[in-house]
Amino acid sequence: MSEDDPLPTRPGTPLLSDRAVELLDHADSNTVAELTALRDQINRFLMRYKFGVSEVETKLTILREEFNFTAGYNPIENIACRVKPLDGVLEKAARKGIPLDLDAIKDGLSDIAGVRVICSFVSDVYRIFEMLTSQDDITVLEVKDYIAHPKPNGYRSLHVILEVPVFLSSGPQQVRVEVQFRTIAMDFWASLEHKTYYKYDRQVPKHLIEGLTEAAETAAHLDATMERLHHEVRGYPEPPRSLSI
Ligand code: 0O2
Repeated sequence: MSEDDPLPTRPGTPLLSDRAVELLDHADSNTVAELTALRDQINRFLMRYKFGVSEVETKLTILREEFNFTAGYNPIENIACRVKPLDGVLEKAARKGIPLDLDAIKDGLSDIAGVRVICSFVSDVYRIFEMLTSQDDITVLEVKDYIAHPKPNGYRSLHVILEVPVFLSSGPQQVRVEVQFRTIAMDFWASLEHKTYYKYDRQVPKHLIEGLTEAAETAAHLDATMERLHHEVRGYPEPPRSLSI
């Protein structure tokens, strides 16, 4: 595929039906120019989220390195970043009844940019959350504490939807990013639960649901035990176990 191809994503793109492909094959130059402009607009739209994710990732990396230097251990095991692909954005917008308009999608979807932070211990989850969200240029829009209040199925994580400024050639823009904080045990559980959910096409047998809920309790117990041992070994005072905001 060359850089000059006016519609480089056309062949094989699942978003386009055979009929749309046929129409494009016979499209006049104005139509092709309009579609090219639309493609550029979409790419620019998604690019802002990529920059937003990079800003948050940089902030977390700085916190991780500094914490490692001062406290002598690493509170963040892993940072995973993603920008929802266009088909996922369109599918979620349609599911939520959001008009297929970029401004409406920007206002209506909060998880186009996502960052997942896997911490060693529950106290690190809250500590890193506070260190990130207390930064002057971060605006917190919403917090969901599924650690203090797990979902009925046992899901645990701390979610925050925040805005971070990105500095473009045209000036600063606020970009919304969803950050999920969880421990290794919570992540292990969520990953298996997610796979199970999709394997059974959301119709998970009752005994598996019960097994997963029980496993979530076991994981929470493991988190508490590991944290207690860690603090005993290091001689730390009682750690934060909930939000202080
Ligand atoms: P993906 O592919 O991870 O992005 P929303 O649908 O986001 O508008 P909701 O459900 O109120 O609204 O948001 P919430 O509760 O903050 O959950 C959003 C994300 O958290 C999900 O994103 C999952 O990543 C994760 N999550 C929430 N509940 C569960 C759960 O029970 N099990 C697992 N494994 N993950 C969960 P998406 O969009 O579902 O998917």
